Amino acid sequence: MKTKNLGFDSKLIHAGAFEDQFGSATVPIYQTSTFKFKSADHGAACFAGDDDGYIYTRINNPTIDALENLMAELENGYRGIACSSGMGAVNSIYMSLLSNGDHMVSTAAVYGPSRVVMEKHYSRFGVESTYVDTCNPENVRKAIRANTKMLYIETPANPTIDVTDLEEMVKIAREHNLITVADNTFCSPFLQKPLDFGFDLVFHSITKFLNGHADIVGGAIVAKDKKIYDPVRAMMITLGCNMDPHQAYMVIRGIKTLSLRMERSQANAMKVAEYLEKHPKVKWVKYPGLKSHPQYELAQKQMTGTGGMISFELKGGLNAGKTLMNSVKLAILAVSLGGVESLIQHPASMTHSKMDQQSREKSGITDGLVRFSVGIENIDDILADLEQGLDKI
Ligand code: LCS
Repeated sequence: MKTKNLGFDSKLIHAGAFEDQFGSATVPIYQTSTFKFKSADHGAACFAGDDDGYIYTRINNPTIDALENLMAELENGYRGIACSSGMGAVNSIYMSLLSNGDHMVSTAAVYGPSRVVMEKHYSRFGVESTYVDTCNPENVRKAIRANTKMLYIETPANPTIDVTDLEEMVKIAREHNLITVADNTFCSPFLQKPLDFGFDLVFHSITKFLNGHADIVGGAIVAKDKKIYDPVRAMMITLGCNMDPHQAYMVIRGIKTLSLRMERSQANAMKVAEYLEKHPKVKWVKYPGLKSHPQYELAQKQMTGTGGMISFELKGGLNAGKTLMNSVKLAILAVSLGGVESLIQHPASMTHSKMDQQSREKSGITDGLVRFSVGIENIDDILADLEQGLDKI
């Protein structure tokens, strides 16, 4: 079925799917590592790209293709590349597009490992990087050098929920001929489509809102055109960070309810944010739906909703954070985000506990910072859980 002209919610259900010989209503799982060629010549044609027959699951597979085509339609891009994880996507992008002597400018509050791998490992191969607060476009302009090749942003950022101006980033990148990359994990294409703003590449930790059920780890990249798609695809294949057919099936299944989940999650998040903002033990709340968010107007302009992710600062600092973590009963004390279940974490005592306080605070990780991924449970239960937890502080 042609799905290009369907609405977003219809695409979630039908895009990327293909008809098999049995009329299966869902995309079948092709759980095979390899595919039989019809002849030696057919094999040669497949390898040469003259025939689009399947070869080997690290290279291509019908179930994974279905997800890649679905992602390309959701992000309004040329083609998708499914990866074993979000970090597989990050590395496929860095490794294919940056070389010795190149420089990258990126968001300071980017997801930690995306920065660690660049500063600790790509630096060993001569790739330079500068991390700035991309909420202020002037910081980006100042960080650009003669050898800058890529502008890599994450918005809203993890875990600070800072919002970067997509339109401004593209404007700056065009002035300096930079490749633009957006990590769209916190939004999913339900809320934001960076390629529509002119970005070259968008990617996701598909583990999060897109899959939505906290039961797989995966990544997906969508490229604007063939020129940028080809090298990234080739790198994913040679790095071997391909998705598995069963994983792809799970994501295709989860994505069908993306809009319904996101609508409920953000409706709940708005109520949680409003509740927390009034709470005497909370210093501040960062949620793009609150007028107090520093980039509230920008979020209204470039996102079609405000999402399910909230950060807030407890007045009681480290101990208050630990107490809340040890007291919640409904929200699961866990990393990751974007699932149907509420997930809560306290970076200073958990994910960033090995960093010293000064470096932590420089990346926006204050002692009392709590990150809350608001699930789709009944709002009264979510609020009651927070209330009893905050009472213990
Ligand atoms: N980008 C963002 C914004 C993320 O939040 C994550 C994972 C990744 C990339 C990497 O994706 P992965 O390889 O895990 O699929 N974020 C996590 C988090 O906040 N807690 O645990 C993982």
